[in-house]
Amino acid sequence: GNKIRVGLVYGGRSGEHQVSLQTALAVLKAFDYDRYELIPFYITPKGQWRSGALLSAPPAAVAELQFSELAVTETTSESAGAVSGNALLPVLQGMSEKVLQEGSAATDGKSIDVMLPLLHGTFGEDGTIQGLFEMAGLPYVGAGVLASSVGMDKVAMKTMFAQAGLPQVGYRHFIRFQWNKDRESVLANVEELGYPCFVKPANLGSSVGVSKARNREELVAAIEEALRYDRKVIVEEFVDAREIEVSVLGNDDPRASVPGEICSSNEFYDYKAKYIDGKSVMVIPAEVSPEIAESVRAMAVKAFRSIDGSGLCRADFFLRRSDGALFINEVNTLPGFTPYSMYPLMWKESGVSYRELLDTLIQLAIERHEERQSIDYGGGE
Ligand code: G1L
Repeated sequence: GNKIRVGLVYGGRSGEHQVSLQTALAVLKAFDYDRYELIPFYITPKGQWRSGALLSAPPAAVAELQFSELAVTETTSESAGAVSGNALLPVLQGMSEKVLQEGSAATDGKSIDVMLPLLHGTFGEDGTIQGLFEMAGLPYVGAGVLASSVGMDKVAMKTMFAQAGLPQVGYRHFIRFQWNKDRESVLANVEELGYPCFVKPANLGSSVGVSKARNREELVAAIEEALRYDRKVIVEEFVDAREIEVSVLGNDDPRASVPGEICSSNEFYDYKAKYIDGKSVMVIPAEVSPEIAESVRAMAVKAFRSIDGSGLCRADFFLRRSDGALFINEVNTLPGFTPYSMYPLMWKESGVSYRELLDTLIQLAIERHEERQSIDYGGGE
């Protein structure tokens, strides 16, 4: 038929493996199978690629998404159909050129229309899987290479925000080399922020290595800890603030959702809190004035544009308690994405269902690809 064929990539070598599997199941359950067909690509924790058979109905459980060696489709001549990283590019090229091998699930002569990646980059350096799709000429959902990379590096991101004139809390950054060479001047520079402060690896690949420092002794320990996870460290000023988030959806003319608020459940709990996520409570819409809501939504769109976003991002802000000043904290091009995650819930409250969200993201991926295909890269004769 003329269904849209979506390649879903999930699992992977990161700490988000389980999250990715759960998200993949939720996404596969939400699709309208009258209009879409899905090809699952599971990346094992060891980095093996396994493609499953074409899905025309949703699977029942995550176990069905972790294809065993035997159930795996033969996509290359390698044993048990496992595709190692270096064999990947020809496989992806095959998808885009409708020349998949005999015996593969996707060999009815139809290519994949769009890839939907539900994972972090292989080893945290993001933009990598997006680069792979670019080289294979495949449309893909979400941020491109640049926005994905910028979205994974807090220093690069803050540089973009600053250039766009977005207000931010004070911060300092340095690399391991500087720390090893001249620790005293690094500390002096960082201490201009005052205490307490937050020390983080610049790479947003995971939440590990983040700590709060209340004095020099703790600062040194926090820096040493952060340097275990990245060669680049960022230190941020502490502000007593509420955490406000906005979902952004679109390409060149993106829309912003109603804002939501994340409250830590130990300091907040009442009947207005509809959604609870581990140690925090999500309040959607956030209880802020219409002026603040408008301002934060405009800033979210500006932040999306500043990183050259596409598809989606979740923009996170601080709303200072003392004077109501807003600061952008970060944007996340790979937000939590189950139906109970902040990003889809803020859209739900804005009138966009989880299924509509998927439809829109697929459409945006195809539109972006089409526009980019019409660009002259100078490859012709
Ligand atoms: F495809 C989207 F929509 F762009 C997308 C891709 C990835 C949305 C959300 C995510 N999120 C993640 O991959 C995750 C890091 C939360 C693991 Cl599921």
